[in-house]
This record gives sequence, structure tokens and C-alpha cells, in this order.
Amino acid sequence: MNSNFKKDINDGLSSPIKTLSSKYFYDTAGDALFVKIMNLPEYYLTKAEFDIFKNQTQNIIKSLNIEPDTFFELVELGAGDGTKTKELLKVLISENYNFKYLPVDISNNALDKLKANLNTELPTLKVSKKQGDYFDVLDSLKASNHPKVVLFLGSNIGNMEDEQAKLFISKLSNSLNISDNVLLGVDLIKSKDIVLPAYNDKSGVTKAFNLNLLNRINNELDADFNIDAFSHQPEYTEKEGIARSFIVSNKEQEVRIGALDKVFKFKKDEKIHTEISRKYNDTILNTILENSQLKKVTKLLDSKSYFADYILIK
Ligand code: AVJ
Repeated sequence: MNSNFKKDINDGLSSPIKTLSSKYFYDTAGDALFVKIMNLPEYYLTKAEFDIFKNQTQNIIKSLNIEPDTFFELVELGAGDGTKTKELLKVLISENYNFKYLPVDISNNALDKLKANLNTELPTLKVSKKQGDYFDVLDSLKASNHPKVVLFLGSNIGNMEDEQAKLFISKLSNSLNISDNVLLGVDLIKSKDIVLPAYNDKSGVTKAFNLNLLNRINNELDADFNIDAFSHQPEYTEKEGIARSFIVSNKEQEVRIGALDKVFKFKKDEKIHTEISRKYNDTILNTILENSQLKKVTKLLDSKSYFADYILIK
């Protein structure tokens, strides 16, 4: 893990167009900042998807290929704190569905917290945490042959370029059996005055989240980034439907990364690309699904039509 981090940082900062991967946002400080982001007034995504889970739980259940008497596995990729999922879990339990909840995450720490919380709040729920790579876990589950519902929420797919998203969906589809479901949550293309503030909040939490990448490189790779000499710069056009985040160098400067024994030069106003947050519509989703065996069953929207949960079937 750490050697990958080191190589990726070196490759990204050595390239003519500097980039750092958003997957490295999530150290302990980054996890805590993301929880703050989800609670920001400007960050509508979490609230919109919660609205769907809270107010359209029956529509979700109706669209899934499940019956109260047939055992199924409810798998969640990148489970987080489970706030949205709990709304679905509560109703499935009260309606006597026979299932087990399998949250999958890279972070064992996040899984332990979630399991402890579920054991208190929903004591009758069967939970089995799965630490590891999404596809390793899915492949290990394929053999059991139980019907599956896979949740991939929060517009987490938005961090992928379209080509990567296609590949991800094909691999996901390949690790499922016929008639299994996927519940895919995506943020929808909408105007700049709504999207941009979600990535540029007044209180500066998203700025701290983005710049925390530099802190992480300082801490883990013995670097000397001066965080105050860099700015946070999000960009979005409705035409393209992609929010991009950059770290911008406020001046010409040099940064030494001890673990690489190397100095990196930054020009004034030079950008480091750190994240894409792709927004969707039906056309884009169709392209992503095109070469997979997954087909759309239902599209559920929140009351403001900001966010969609698509239910897919193999
Ligand atoms: C977790 C990928 C859905 O892109 O909206 C939030 C991450 N980045 N604010 C997103 C994020 C900046 C988030 N996802």
C-alpha cells in the first residue's frame, strides 16, 4: 500500500500535467473531513440520497428481485457510516425479509465502527463485515450462489473517468449471477450554481479535504509542502457535467519529498489535478452500461431531482 502511494505520488508529480489520485484523500484526517463534508449545507448529495432511502423505501424494495422467504445477501461496496442504508435495513427487517448485510470496505476501522453501531441500533440484523478489495470480495461470494443485491451509493462512481466506470461496471456484472441486482447512486447533471458550492463550501472544509493530500505526503513521505502556499480550486461546467478539483501553487516554489530524495518545482498558478466528480444523466449511464450485462429496472429521484438511485438487474 505505502509503496504504491510513494510510486503514484512520484509519477503524478513528475508528469507534465501534475495529478494526484483522489483515492489518497482518505487517511484518518481525510475520513473525518469527508464526514464533515456530508453534513455541509452546500453538499446536497448525501441529503438527496437519504431522501430517496427514507421516503421511497417501498419503491426500492418493490423494484428489487427479492422475496421475504428467499435468503439473499445485501452487499454494500464502500459502506461508510450506513446512515442511508439503515433506512432500507429497518424496513427489510420489519417486513421479515431473510437476508444478511455484508458491508465491504478497505478500512477495517470503518467496518468495525459500522458493525458496532448496527449491533446496537438493529440488534436482530445479521451482519458480516468483509474487509478487502471490492472484486476479491464479490468473487469470493459468487460461489455461494445466493441471490445478491449490491449497493454502490453516494455517487462514488463519480470519481471514475467514463472508461474506468465502464470497466468497473463490467467487472461488477461479471461477479454477479443472473437476476442479481445492483443499486447504483449517482449525482445528476445540473446547474453550476448548485454543483460548484458543493465543492467550494463557505466554511472551507472541502478546501481542507483537498489540501490534506499535501499533509499526507508531508507525514508519510517526509515532504515539506507549505500548505498555506497552495489553494483549492474547483471547476464545473454544466455542459460537460464533471466537477474537477485542483490544488494550485500560489507562487513559484520547490518542494522536497524526502522519501523520494527528490525536489519538485511548481510554477506560480500551476495546477495539480486531484479529483473528478462525474455527474450523470440517462444517456451517460446508458453508455456506461452498454457493454455489461446489467440492465436498468427503475430510476428513483429525490424530491428536488438532484440525485438518482438506479436499480439494475443482470
Ligand atoms: C465520495 C466521490 C462522492 O465526489 O462528491 C466530496 C467526494 N470530494 N467533496 C464527491 C468529495 C469533494 C465525493 N464522493
